[in-house]
Amino acid sequence: MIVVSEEVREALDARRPVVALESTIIAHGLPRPRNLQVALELEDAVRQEGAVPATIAVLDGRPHVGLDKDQVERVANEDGIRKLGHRDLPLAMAAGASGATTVSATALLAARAGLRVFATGGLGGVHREWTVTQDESADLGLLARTRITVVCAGVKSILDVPATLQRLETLGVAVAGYGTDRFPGFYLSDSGHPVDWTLDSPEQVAEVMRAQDALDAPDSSLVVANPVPKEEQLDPGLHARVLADALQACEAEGVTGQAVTPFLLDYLVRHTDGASLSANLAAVRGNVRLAARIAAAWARV
Ligand code: PSU
Ligand code: MN
Repeated sequence: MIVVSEEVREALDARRPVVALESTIIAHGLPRPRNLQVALELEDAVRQEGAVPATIAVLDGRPHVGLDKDQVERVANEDGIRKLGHRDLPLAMAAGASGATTVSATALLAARAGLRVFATGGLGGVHREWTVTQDESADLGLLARTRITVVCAGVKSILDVPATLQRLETLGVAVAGYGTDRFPGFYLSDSGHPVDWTLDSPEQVAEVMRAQDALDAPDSSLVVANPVPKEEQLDPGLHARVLADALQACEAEGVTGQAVTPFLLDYLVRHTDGASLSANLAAVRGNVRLAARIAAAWARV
């Protein structure tokens, strides 16, 4: 059912490091034409660290793990590319539809294909106003029952960060800061909230993964929260101002459901003169490089 590219298949068979990459960030999280450039740049960054990138998406009803350049281009530029959470996968497959995969769908497909390390920008989470909308990303529930290591820069500040951390705790998802005891705030190096565990090297992360397997507890993820370097973060003052406006605009325009995250991300890019985009890219780049090093350490275990 899942089409695994030849390069990814060979690497997996030889136990060489492979890093899964999500595609929603490309299709729906970044503006064109920059998105295609970024997608290819991220794959390059994985290769530079000696690992094989496996960008994941659904094309014409078939889930792909590892895309060639033309396929990445379709994800970036094709109109009508849907956003697919894990619940959408069977629907898209049966309909022959094409779509970009969110963290939940990417993690599911990656784990099914035998990958263990996944890099993204930020996880989905609990939205503000949850008591009214009940909007909590399906990412959290899926990560709670999938054994994969996700390198992210925390969750977007557009979300309710402490509520998201609480849900991760309730769901039993392991969370560690990478080189920090603070939970990163995606555009910001520090969300203002602590984490209970700190890991300082790819080898330490791989040790945790080994312990997960040794324990053989029900499958769940390990979230490695890797902060954007402080020099590259978004100015916290600007961040606070524009975020407040963005949340207001979202409500005023009645945006709901799957459209909320892309709407807010786009608003931030347009109203920070691209500064949020630079911070976003710096965060993702750092995550991809770290994920490649973790995958290498894992391949050596
Ligand atoms: N983080 C980003 N850009 C994104 C997203 C997260 O930097 O585009 C996407 C991810 O794919 C994540 C999804 O899984 O948003 C969550 O969407 P929702 O809130 O609809 O579950
Ligand atoms: Mn949602």
